Amino acid sequence: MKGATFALVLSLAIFGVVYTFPTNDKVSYKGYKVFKVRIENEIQRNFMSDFIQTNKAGISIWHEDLTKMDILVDPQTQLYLKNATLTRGIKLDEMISDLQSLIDEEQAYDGDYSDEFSWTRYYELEDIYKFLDEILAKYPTVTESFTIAQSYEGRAVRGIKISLKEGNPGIYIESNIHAREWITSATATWFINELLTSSDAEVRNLVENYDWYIVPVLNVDGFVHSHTKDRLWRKTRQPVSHSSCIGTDGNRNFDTYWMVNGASSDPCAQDYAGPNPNSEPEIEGESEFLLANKNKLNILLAFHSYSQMLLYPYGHTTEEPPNNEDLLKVADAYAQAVAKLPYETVYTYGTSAGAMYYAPGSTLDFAYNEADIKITYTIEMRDTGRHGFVLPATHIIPNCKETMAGMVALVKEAQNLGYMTPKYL
Ligand code: 0X9
Ligand code: ZN
Repeated sequence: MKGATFALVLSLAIFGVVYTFPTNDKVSYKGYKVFKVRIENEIQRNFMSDFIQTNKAGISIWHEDLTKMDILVDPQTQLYLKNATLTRGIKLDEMISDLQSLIDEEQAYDGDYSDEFSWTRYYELEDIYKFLDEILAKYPTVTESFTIAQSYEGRAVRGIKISLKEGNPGIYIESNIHAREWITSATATWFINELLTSSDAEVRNLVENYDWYIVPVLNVDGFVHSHTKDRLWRKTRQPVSHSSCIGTDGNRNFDTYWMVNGASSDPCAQDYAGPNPNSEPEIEGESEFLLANKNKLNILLAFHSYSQMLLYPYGHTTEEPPNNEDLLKVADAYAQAVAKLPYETVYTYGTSAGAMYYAPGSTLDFAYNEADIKITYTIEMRDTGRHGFVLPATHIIPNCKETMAGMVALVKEAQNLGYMTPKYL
């Protein structure tokens, strides 16, 4: 098992001047800050959108909803932003004062480096795959390995099926379609382990009466890149012809209402939808898997971070889906179960386009519209912006426990509402 990667820095003091030579070529976020911008009306929203567009080289949006925006700002743009917002009465809260320090702390793992996979640190892809292999070897009669795609860079996009008996309704979990959202694969691996080892009656019910299909890292190339080069990488890693920018937002690349609104046609944008639907092999592979198994799948959950929200269809229109009321009830059951834990974490919920923003061509909508999976959510995990994507490893276990409590309640409510009978029988 590999240890955490340390950014080694050689410092030479010569005549009182410190020269710093980084010995790796990782992107540095030294001096970058994250601000939460409060949006009180449409005038402020339009001003901020224009300001971000004009300064897109120095600002990137981390999160946006009806009342706020979290933005990452490089050192050169910070003063300009402060002045511009001050004169317009727009309120800014500094959430992260130096992003690089947070990244360094996250990766400076100081626990033991035993071979045991744990949930006290974040792991690289090869460690996650080694964990999967160990689980498969330990529980050969109830687990099965599957591969849904070969990534652009040639890596296997792997999943694990857990099934204790024939004919169970199926639940599919996609995780880490966005590379930088590391808490999602940490939670997915914990969930796999918990299903197989827990003696808790609620968890036993989940594993005995439902089949699980779990893909801990969908965007394998992006995930490797986020570990080795750029902690904040989101997209895939396939180059785009006629552009120097790399990668597509997997969560805009599905063949369902692709590019109808919201997503970007600019290859340099974080929400670039790709040159055409399914341009990314990881997305095409997952789409084929979902269609091939649609008769077995009753629930699909896409793990994301951050903002503590459950989002359900649609992403391409603010219209409510036909079973809106049921989706609302199931989301509410999840949120209430999480709120009961001692952490008192608050989850909110709503339709994707209504509660957050337009996001067409996502996993969620593909599952709902094309694979006839009527209980489907994007689960945006911890936190609400204090650390954002760079969530300290001490949050992993609490986040996992919340996810399990939420999941138990979600499945129970879906069952009560009649969604968990085997399909098309
Ligand atoms: O923008 C996204 O893809 C998701 N948020 S994130 O910060 N994790 O990138 C939200 C997508 C929710 N909407 C749909 N799935 N339609
Ligand atoms: Zn995401």
